[in-house]
Amino acid sequence: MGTALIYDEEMTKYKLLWVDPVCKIEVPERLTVSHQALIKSGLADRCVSVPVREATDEDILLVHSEEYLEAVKKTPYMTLEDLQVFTLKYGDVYFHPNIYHCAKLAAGAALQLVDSVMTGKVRNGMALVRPPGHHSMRSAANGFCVFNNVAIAARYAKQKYDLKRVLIVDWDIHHGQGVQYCFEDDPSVLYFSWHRYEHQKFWPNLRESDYDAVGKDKGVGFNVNVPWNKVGMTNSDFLSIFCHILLPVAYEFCPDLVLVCAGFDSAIGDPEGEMSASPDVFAHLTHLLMNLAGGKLCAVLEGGYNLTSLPQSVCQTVQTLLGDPAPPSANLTGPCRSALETLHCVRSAHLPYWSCLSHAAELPTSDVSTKRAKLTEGKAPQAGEEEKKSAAVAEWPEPPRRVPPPVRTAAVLPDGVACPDRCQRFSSSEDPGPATVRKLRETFFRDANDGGALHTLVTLTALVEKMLKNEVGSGLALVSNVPAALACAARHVAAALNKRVLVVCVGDRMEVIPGTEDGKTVLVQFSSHESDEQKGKYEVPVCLKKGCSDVPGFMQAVLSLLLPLGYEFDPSLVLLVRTAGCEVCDSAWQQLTGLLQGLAQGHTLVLMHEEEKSHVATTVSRLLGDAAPPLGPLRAPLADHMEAVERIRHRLQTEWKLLQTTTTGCGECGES
Ligand code: X5A
Ligand code: ZN
Repeated sequence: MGTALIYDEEMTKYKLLWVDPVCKIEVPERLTVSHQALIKSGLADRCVSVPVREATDEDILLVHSEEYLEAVKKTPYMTLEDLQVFTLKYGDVYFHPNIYHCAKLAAGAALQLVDSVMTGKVRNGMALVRPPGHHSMRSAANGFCVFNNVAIAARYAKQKYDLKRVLIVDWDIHHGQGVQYCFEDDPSVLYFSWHRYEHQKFWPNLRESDYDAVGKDKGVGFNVNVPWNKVGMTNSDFLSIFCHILLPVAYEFCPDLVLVCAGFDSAIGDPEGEMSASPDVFAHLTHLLMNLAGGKLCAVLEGGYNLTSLPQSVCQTVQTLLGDPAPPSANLTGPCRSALETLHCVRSAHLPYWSCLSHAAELPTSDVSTKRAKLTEGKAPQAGEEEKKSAAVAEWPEPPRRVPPPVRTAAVLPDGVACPDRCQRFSSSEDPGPATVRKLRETFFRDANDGGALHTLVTLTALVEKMLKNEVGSGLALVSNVPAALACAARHVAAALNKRVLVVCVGDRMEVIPGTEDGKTVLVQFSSHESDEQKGKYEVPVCLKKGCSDVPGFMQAVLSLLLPLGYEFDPSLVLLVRTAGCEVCDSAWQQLTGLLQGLAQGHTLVLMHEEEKSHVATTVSRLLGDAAPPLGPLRAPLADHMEAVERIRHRLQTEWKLLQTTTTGCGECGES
């Protein structure tokens, strides 16, 4: 199952024909440089090329009014002067004799993409289109957009494939108000948008772009706005919103299809966004969405006006869709104060509608009115107000090449257990030498004299080394002695290789030796074992009393605790351990395995007890990058579990800043 790429040169064949400083950034080169970068990097060749088509009147009328369509239809025959007059009816947009044709192709490209994904021709894909779509409204062009490509695609997908729920993720830096208006009373389409807002001072300056526009009537709760009130937002700010808002809500919603309004004006260097997120953050955003909807994801280009960061970001997105390992998540700090304020406001506004947010703190009403006041004052920032974050720097390093390892997934399996397709059975050919053998024996098998187990440890050590050299991507080992295998692998990474290792255990609690004293090992242990011990920053027991059978509670812990902590720790290897008595249901285990692939450049080594061999095939499939099956819409997590997760987040948020969700307790205003 491949990745579709939809592009047609025809969509470069319109441009601004008069002087307009607002519109001059929307140039044909946006598309050519993006496409060229995909070709030059070899990514285009790896995609399934799908032709565009023209959207029909019927398609366009799914979203737009007949009057508007008829008006746009006349533009190819207009004189330059008429076009200018027509343009003036709308905001921040321009017309050209060929734009109607291109707009039909842009919407048609989105529909071709939906068809390719929904019929199973490909797993996912991206459409490179002009004009963009998310600002256009039922009867109005706006913000460089003529037809609302993604909104049309959502209605089309629902109708043609009888989908119950569609998620639209709009990571463009502008608010897609056209998409919001289209679906604000519709609970079957969940619209998420983050956007530069600056307390309504940034275009399109709408009151309804704020966090309290949560949807209307039946659609209340299904419109999620994340307004950025400062420029200069970073990878940390973006990932924080994903972990603490979008992903929990999206998993609870459980879409049948994910559409992305993929604008890259949210990347560094963009003249519109003025944000500071590096192009490789889009690899992580994409990856985090790829385990929803069974992997059915359609990304459709929206904005992106820096002709260097745009193609880099497009390549990061497409390479991730193709299943290549994620880039490292280096240099994540916590979200900035302004992002935390936004995070808190959004969570509290949506608390009535999503049980994953039910423990978010209520927003003090006074706080809300302060935010309004800032706009009405409309003057210079008051003394004591935080400095505006510095705008995007002019230069940033080119994202390092993501080289897929020669062996994607390797498995250490006992004789008699078959190795799944596409996975390489791993056995160490090198002789470890008597010194290593003696050391392993002394450390792990002082009392026993089990040659077979010893051999397994030698093999595991070799596998770990190959993973860290990127000769092997991910791995799985079925072993008879899980604690010994874990200790051996963890110690080898942390002590011998001096690299960070994240250990994630699911199931019965076990003593992990060596411990976490070296600061190179973080241990997150999910079990039903009650523990009120205040462990340090590197040891995180997560007690889910009723076991991990509470899937919503387990997912809450994974999304809002494990992932942010893991991203901030930035390990070189993830050791994922499934111990005996593991109660987590198979599909939740698969989601966990899939999501963890975003860390450590996909270097996950799964350790399981020999008796768990029935889970080998599905686990290997996740390690190979196949999407996990959907969990179904999630009900409320058990209150006990929710509280446990919140307690741990609260305890650790001074140490792991990506766990923060409020400005209280972040050191500036005392404990909450
Ligand atoms: C699609 C998109 C931006 C319009 C900005 C107008 N439009 N000032 O990014
Ligand atoms: Zn934009």
